[in-house]
Amino acid sequence: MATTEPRTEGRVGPSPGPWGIWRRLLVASVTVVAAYDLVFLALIGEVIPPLLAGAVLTVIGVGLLPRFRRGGVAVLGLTSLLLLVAMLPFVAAHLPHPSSPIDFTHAAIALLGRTAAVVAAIGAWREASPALGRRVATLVVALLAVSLVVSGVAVTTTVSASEIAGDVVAELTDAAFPASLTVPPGGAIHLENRDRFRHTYTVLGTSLDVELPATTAVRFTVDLAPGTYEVICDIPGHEFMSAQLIVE
Ligand SMILES: [Cu+2]
Repeated sequence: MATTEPRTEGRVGPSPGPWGIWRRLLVASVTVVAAYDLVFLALIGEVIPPLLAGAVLTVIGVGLLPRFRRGGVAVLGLTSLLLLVAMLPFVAAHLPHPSSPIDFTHAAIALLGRTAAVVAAIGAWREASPALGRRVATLVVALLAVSLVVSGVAVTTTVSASEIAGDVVAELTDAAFPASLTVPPGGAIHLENRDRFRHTYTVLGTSLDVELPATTAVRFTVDLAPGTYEVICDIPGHEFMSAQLIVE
């Protein structure tokens, strides 16, 4: 890139100039997020088209930057803004649950990385102060480190429940509930989530809403009147998960 660096926005600061710091933050953010999106898809064994499209647009945007500075910034900034908005329901669902590390870190990295990328794109476009760029970068790295520590602590302190004689014992694998469970009123279910991502056992029309952390067994009591209930997983994208709970 032999083009001359433009103005330094009135600040006689040390190099790199405004473009350099914001460009680095932008490229680092979108690269980390896109790479982790691909790792996430491999880990959960699914294809999520918007994440794949985001990865392709990231490569295109980064490729444009050396020759078409504003074009590259626009592609990366707008891609990040759209994905940030699209990811918000998933971020809201997973961020309160650090004990499921794949879902949680994906949500945290998507939120932090895409936000950083949008801010960096604006900073690069406007050639904002390099000092501000460094502060934003430091803040993003610090928040990322905190979220990784929080998740690590939550994972190590989340222990599977033991089953007790008389429990209805069941397991959930490949995002499929046991089709039907029958439990006496006041009885308990010992349910093991064998997936590497979280689910919920949410009994519609009742207050029974059980969090099922990844690769963890949970034991809960069913204090419901006799009857047949519909069970769902209330995580966005898991609408296909349903089952029956019979209390009798
Ligand atoms: Cu689920």
